[in-house]
Amino acid sequence: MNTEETAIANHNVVQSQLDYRNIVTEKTTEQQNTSYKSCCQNRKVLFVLLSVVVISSLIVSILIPTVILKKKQTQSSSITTTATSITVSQLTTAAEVSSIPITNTTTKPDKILLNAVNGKVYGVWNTSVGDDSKASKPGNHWSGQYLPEESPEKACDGDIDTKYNSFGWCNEGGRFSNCAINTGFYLELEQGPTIVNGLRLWTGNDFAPRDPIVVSLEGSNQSEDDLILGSSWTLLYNGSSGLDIDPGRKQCGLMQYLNNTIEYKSYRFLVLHSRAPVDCVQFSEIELFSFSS
Ligand SMILES: [Ca+2]
Repeated sequence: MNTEETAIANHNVVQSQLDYRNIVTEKTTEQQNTSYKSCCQNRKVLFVLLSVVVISSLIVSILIPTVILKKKQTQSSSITTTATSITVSQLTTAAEVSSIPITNTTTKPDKILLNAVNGKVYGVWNTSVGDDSKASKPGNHWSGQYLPEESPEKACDGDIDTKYNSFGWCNEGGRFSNCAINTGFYLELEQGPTIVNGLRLWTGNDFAPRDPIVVSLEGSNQSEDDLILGSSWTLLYNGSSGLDIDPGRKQCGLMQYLNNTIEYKSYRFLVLHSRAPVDCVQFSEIELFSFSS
């Protein structure tokens, strides 16, 4: 081989080496591109999966509390509806007396504690609205008396198993329409001046004819001996006791609303008519309320 041929051969060898390198380089580039594309695709898939997970978590975190809240609101609404639908005839215990639902939905009821100053509730008989109070006394079924175990305090003790029973003009066994008329009691509230604009009565344990049917309520800001004077009292209510329709024994009548906006610290309650001619008048509880809008 001459020099020229040798040079050509060397050139071909070099060219072959260059071609081989180019081929290797191209394949490497293709592999890199393929790897890069695969990597990008994997990242896209991962991004989509993460997005799905995040969105799902958000939906769950929003929907579940909302569903739970709506469920609780529904349950609460159901409980409220149940509480307000309790009828008076279902209430029979003293504990339930203090939790009687009020049907008036436009105002907030506030049941007044009838705790009296010095614990004194004064029984009266032969006492008309506006007149001086005539004191009744504990005794044994005679006029102007009440049984010691059925004293005026029993009408204010929050217990429907106890009652106040007064005879007024009559002895036990009498059957006159005026027996026990104009009997009642008065007291000074321990809590001080209070607006009373609602009252409700509970029947005694027996003898429906003894139920009060027409009653009165007077207010005063006097105390002790001054409360004997009729001039110390202001008439606040004179009308139905709410027991016109007999609700049964140891049951409450309808709420009676008073048009009164003045605070009084003392109150006098009188029975003006009973359900029928009978020897005495009785009731287990009187409740006074203060409604505020
Ligand atoms: Ca009682």
